Amino acid sequence: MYNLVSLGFDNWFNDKVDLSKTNFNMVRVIIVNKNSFVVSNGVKDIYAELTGKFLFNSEDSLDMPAVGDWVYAQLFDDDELAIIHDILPRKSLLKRKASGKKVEFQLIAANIDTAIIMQSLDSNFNLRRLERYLVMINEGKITPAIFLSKSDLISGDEIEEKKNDIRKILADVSIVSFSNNNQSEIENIKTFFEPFKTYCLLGSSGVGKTTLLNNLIHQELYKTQPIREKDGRGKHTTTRRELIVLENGAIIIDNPGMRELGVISNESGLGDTFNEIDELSDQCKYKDCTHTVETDCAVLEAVERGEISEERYNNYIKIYKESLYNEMSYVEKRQKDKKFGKFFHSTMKDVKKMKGR
Ligand SMILES: Nc1nc2c(ncn2[C@@H]2O[C@H](COP(=O)(O)OP(=O)(O)OP(=O)(O)O)[C@@H](O)[C@H]2O)c(=O)[nH]1
Ligand SMILES: [Mg+2]
Ligand SMILES: [Zn+2]
Repeated sequence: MYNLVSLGFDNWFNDKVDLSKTNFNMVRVIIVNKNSFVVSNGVKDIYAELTGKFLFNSEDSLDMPAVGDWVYAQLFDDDELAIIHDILPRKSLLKRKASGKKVEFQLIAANIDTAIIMQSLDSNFNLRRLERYLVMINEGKITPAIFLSKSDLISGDEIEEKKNDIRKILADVSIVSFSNNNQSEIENIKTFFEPFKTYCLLGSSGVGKTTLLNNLIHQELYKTQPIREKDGRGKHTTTRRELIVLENGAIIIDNPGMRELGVISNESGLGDTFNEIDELSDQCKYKDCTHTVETDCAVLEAVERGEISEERYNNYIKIYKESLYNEMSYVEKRQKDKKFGKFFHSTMKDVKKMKGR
């Protein structure tokens, strides 16, 4: 049990355990591959696959295990192989629209306490992109934090200016600026992370997420144990590990940078991110006001008075429209898929392909 606690298992999850499944082992997903997984029981990393029944009952990408999920598994071969039977209910979920034309969710990570948006202080710094990440994080009911990297590239005054710009759109958030080249700043960042909490690093490619993780852990901890892959080539070691545990017990999930961040916000993600717009909309003349062409629109009036910046308003409208479109397409697709059981069949095809390799 202690081993699971060291991976973030707490009372919230303990209360969710299905007592009819106590013959299974509880393990946490640390890597998701296309058709296989790596899980950890807090002692070792274990290659894992899903049961056929699991696949059969999955209707949607949302039903599949994500990095950070707790799952019920059966262990075989001296804990070298795990078969995943079910997912424990999630405390939180970070998801985005899969890139390209596909209307499907892509799961980024599950059971995150704090999601860290990282932007580098050079050309990557962008408030509109920050808002986009915030919609996704708020939608997942996760606490955001902001890390500004590459502080070695700009002056202290410029850094303060950028922090103030963020505070104008988001008053209560931790903002940490640092350079990966500055050891004392790295030491300072360590105090940000709390033991047994799960964090997730988000941000464009090249902002320094993986560099920070490598700086936070000792190199020898980063090395992973041999993972058995059922591909006939025997054991080999993964070089990639998405979930790591810091010396103080904090758990961090690294993510590759995402080129596009399509959002689907049907809960409160958009309203929580643009909360002043959300509040003003109560004062619009029409209940279903879209804040674009209507008369007596409190939002448009606030933009006119300069209380809401045009850039922020435009970004709100852009994300709102995109999210609405994505959500409608998603609902439509779900109805079609349900009719034809398409998700199961396409997934099974992938699995057969893999097994036949
Ligand atoms: N000047 C400067 N360079 C940095 C800093 N942090 C990272 N870099 C450099 O930025 C480049 C990208 O760093 P990564 O850590 O791979 O970026 P990442 O966010 O993990 O990128 P993806 O994995 O592609 O999403 C590397 O060449 C780093 O050496 C920093 O604080 N200052
Ligand atoms: Mg990286
Ligand atoms: Zn309005």
